[in-house]
Amino acid sequence: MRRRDLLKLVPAGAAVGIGGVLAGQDAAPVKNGREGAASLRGLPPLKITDVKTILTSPDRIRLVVVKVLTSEPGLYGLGCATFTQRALAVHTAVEKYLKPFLIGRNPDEIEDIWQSSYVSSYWRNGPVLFNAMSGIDMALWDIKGKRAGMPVYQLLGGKCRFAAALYAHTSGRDVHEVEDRVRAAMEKGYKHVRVQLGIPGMATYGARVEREPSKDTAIIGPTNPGAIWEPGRYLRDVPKLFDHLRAKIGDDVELLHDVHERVSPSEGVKLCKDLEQFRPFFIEDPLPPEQNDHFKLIRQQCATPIAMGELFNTQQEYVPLITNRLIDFIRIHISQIGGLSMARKVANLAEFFGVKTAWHGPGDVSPVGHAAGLALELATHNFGIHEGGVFPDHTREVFPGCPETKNGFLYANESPGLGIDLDETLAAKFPYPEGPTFDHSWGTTRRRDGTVIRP
Ligand code: GCO
Ligand code: MG
Repeated sequence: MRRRDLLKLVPAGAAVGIGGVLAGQDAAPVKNGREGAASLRGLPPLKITDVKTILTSPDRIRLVVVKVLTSEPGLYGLGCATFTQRALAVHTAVEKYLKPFLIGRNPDEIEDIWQSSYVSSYWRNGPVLFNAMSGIDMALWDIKGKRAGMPVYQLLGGKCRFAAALYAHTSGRDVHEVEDRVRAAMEKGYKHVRVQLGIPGMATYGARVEREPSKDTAIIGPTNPGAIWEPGRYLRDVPKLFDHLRAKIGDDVELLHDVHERVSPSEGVKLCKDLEQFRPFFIEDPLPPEQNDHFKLIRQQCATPIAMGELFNTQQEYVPLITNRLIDFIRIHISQIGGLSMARKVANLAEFFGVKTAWHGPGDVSPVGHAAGLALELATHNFGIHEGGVFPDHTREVFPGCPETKNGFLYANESPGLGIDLDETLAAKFPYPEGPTFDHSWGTTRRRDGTVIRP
């Protein structure tokens, strides 16, 4: 309906009010429509006045959190920008590039800020730039929720469930140790448990291996390999682990496993086939993202549910896997694709293709990132499972308002916005650990002959 026609329908005294609605503000005279667009009806116009990047490591994991401050005294938002292996690069991307681009902008314009930040570097994508954008993006959702007086899950459509089911992490040196830990997790109320098995003498992902500290001071490289991993025994032992757990514990628990992209495509296919009979909840990253085209081979050969995605960055990587129905759970690290705005689109796309969400949620997603993921999970019909969500003591103190874990579920705390805060004074007491500015455990695991392997 055109504005002139609308005016005919209302009494003369109300006409100014309708003009205000059309222009997006109360009772102010409309000149060219642009003035009104600058503010939300009933809420004062806002500006971004400052952007801060907080680097903190309360429980030894390097976290990156972005704080967006506004022209309303005391109103700010927080976002997770954690790319723990390259934290200082994200810090630079926020401070030197996004901050000057965004100061003065209207924080209500979340989608436009995302889209314009995305092209502001001309060359785009990548974990550094997307994590930096995520810090801003989540913070803007936090601000909008605080302005509306609502938790972010309300802005996303409201609750589809009271809380998000969690999966617990377990590992052990042998099948018996894993069994004990699965039972302990079940006693705490978990119905979903990830199981990882150590292989003697091998640096297997997800399982602690006790090794003699090396006295060798030579630089690790192909001619002097340090941590060794070979796929053979791993591929034989993981089905034995599942067999053992089903035999001893039964069916009343969902079992998950992370291959962590370590095996070759045909080994990945074989492992998924071997595990099918034990009804896993999902098998994660059976292939590296570079081998995305091999997922159709897994699909053709078994019905094992597949989870994939923590390393994905651009839509070219994940859209085909979703739309070709080649995976069951999309496991993106939300800050790695630019934050909540993009994750919401991925979740909605996935719904149409029968794919559920299982966002990446280890300790190198900050509690702010977990709160953002949880907001989306509460409001998304096609939610699958939430990883982790157990915050160690120092982390809880630095981030008051962490989501609460009870009986294997993660609960939002119901405060407006993301519902979580950051105690900056306390955060400063946990500076990044001394030593190398990145984690040397990546890029150093090798085959026996010295060949470096995927993580
Ligand atoms: C998981 C992951 C993590 C990653 C880690 C990398 O599924 O939880 O694979 O443990 O290895 O986040 O920094
Ligand atoms: Mg993983």
